[in-house]
Amino acid sequence: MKHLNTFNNTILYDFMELFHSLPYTFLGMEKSKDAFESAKVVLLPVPYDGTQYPYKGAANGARAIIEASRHIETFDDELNLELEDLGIYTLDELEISLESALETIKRVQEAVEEILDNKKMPIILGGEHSISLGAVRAINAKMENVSVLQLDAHADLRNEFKGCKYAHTCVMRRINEISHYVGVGIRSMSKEEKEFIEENELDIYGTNFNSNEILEKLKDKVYITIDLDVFDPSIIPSVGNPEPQGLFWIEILELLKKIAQEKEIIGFDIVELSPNSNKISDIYAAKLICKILSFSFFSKF
Ligand SMILES: [Mn+2]
Repeated sequence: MKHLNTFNNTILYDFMELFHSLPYTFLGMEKSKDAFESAKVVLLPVPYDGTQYPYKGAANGARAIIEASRHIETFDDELNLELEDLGIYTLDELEISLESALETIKRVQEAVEEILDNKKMPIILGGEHSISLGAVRAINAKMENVSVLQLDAHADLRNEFKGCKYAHTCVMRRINEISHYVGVGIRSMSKEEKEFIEENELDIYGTNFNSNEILEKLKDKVYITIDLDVFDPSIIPSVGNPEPQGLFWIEILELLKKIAQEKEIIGFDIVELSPNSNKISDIYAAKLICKILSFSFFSKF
């Protein structure tokens, strides 16, 4: 019986070698120790939506982005850049805590610190927005002279939500306590959040902004947290809290390109994708990652 199993496994292995599909990684890139060592970028999927309300679903976001990415071009024809040469390593999904948002955030922090210690750019795939705090804490622990750029429809500046200080609607309030940040695309907030912005003179912009003004506000190193609801919901409808009158693809890409040219993008996260049968949102998210990487590494090849 033992012999038979080995025999069958050998056949199965040969079969996979012959007809194997792409690995379940971002852009279908190789997953091996060598691939990790040569990669310049490491992706951390975080399937967490514990505080999402009223519609959950962001826990499936990272998986949908990875799946969509396996079917898009790895070549950037605009910049003449092959992303395969960059080396993008996809980690296994982070084990989240079902009981505590803070515990999940701490695990994100630990994982991102590890990525930074290995001198690789971290990309965190959400999951809901609360996980970005873990990444910013890690960056704070390891780097200086960093601004956070928040691309988001919502201010996310509540001090607490349903008794939780680490809910996704509080994430920028917590980030503001530890880091300088600039918010762009913000078009929805409570009265209290608006007062908080005014009292603290925060750099918050709506959908009409001058990108040079934003560049002036940002420090030399920039970590970007992208809540996909910053986009107009007509192009990315699969988000937990869609908000009308958002930004369009080209507006966001032009801003990101300028930031990559004039600053150093040290990492980013893509959060709040709640996938459904509309696959276009997933493809937009995957393509957005490719474009930011092309912009960030274009001059460094
Ligand atoms: Mn948000």
